[in-house]
Amino acid sequence: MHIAVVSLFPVMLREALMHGVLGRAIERGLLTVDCHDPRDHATDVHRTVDDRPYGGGPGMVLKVEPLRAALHEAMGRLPAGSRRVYLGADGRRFEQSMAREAREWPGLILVAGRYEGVDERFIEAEIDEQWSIGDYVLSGGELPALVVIDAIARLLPGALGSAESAVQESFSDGLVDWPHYTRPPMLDGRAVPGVLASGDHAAIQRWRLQQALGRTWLRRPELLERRGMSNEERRLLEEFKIERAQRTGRIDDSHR
Ligand code: 9D3
Repeated sequence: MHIAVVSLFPVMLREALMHGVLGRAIERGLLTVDCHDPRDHATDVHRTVDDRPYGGGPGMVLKVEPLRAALHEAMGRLPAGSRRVYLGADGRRFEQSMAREAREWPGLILVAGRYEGVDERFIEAEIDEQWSIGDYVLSGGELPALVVIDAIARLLPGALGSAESAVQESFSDGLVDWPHYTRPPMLDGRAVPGVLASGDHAAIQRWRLQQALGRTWLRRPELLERRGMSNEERRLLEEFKIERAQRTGRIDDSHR
């Protein structure tokens, strides 16, 4: 897959792309990421990329011409049919299903916003979709661009080691993780749950699924609504609730 990013801070992106799963995906040629800096396309001596907002108010707005020139340079190097996504605080909330869809696109151009935003006419004329990564205020679209690229890169065939990818499509899809433990078996008086050292793999799978269901019920009930449960999963969750009630005296999901 081919990704291009239009950003005023290409160094920030290039540095972050060199590590871990992302760095490996690029090294292996599964993914290319190119950065295009609007400042390289500014035409005046000061290399101006922003200007004051019409109508007044604080902050600056990114000008259309340098942004558009950088975008068109990016488009010239990406396959036809690539989609152009603007990263802005008021975009559609990015989620896993969007990463799965984007993985199928021939190319993706991410435009990172900065300052108060970009001239609306750029969005209207040049952008297919607008994405945000969540409801908090960041300083620009660079970190969101890295988030989106990372989420997509791990879905590319061959990006993960075999151990990692085996976990991907497992029964725990749509649930939060179960708890993990490693040595030592006893730490400050706290033991690892006995079932994990039992060698009974069916019991371990059952316990992990139950923990994942229970934690999802406690922490992210909306995920459980969306996913639904089999009869066996309902039974496991009921048992989790009963055991938790006996342990804590809490019969519902209050107080986590
Ligand atoms: C405090 C400024 N806000 C006034 C209502 C608007 C605003 C402008 C620019 C808020 C954030 C930004 C910069 N953020 C992004 O470019 C951004 C972002 C984000 O802030 N949160 C989540 N996802 C994203 S994607 C791009």
